Amino acid sequence: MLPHADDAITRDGKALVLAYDHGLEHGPVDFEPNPDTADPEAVWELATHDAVSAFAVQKGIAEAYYPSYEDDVSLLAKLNGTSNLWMGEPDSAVNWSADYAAELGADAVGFTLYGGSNGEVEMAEEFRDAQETAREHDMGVVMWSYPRGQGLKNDTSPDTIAYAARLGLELGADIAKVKYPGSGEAMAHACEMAGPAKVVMSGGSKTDDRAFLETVESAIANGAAGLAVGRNVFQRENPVEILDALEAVIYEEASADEALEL
Ligand code: FBP
Repeated sequence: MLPHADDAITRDGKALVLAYDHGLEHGPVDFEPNPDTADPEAVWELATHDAVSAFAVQKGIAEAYYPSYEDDVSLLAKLNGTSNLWMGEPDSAVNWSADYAAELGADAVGFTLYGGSNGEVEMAEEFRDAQETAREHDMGVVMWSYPRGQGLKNDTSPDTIAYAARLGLELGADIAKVKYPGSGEAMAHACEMAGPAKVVMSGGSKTDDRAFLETVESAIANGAAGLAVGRNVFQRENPVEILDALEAVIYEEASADEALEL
């Protein structure tokens, strides 16, 4: 980890990563609640919201649209990813290189590590290559740290999430993206285990406004630097409204109640 390597994808040390790799990871079904979001342009427009400190996309969506948005959006190049059609043990293909992401102008790279899967060793070695190349180009590094696979009974238990956060630090990520471990106390422990690496909470499947904002509030109050979110933003009828509320909770330390009144 290098000091300030994540500056280009954070705001005042906090982060709201808007993730839009769902067309690969889950398929078009994720666009059904808000069909306009099948059009990448609609979501690039959302990524220009002041609250969004980085936009995480796969290669094809970066190549096609980033040249039109490079002045307004920080690009987080999500290098690996697998479709939902894959039925094997959790694993993730490397779809573009950190060098090519740098060539496109990316500010940071993102990489999934499924700790605990049969693919862990190979994925960690691929992460090493991406992380070291990112350093050569002064790009930040975000790890989607998702322990899962045959040996894991509960992938959101406090111990598992603390381990996930620690893997981010140990392997050289600036930011570890982890699932919410169920309580503020468990989130505080995970953040402590990440040391100087930042922790952001993963959004998960869509929940109601209050439940979602309360969880984000709890994560922030317990040391998380922010949120990396997809469905809880773009599947909403009014994504801009929830981005306004998230801006208040993440950067202005507003409570969920205060943010709901905006
Ligand atoms: P969500 O907020 O919609 O969960 O998006 C975050 C994310 O990490 C995406 O980048 C990715 O597409 C998705 O979750 C993968 O979720 P999972 O592997 O749990 O199905």
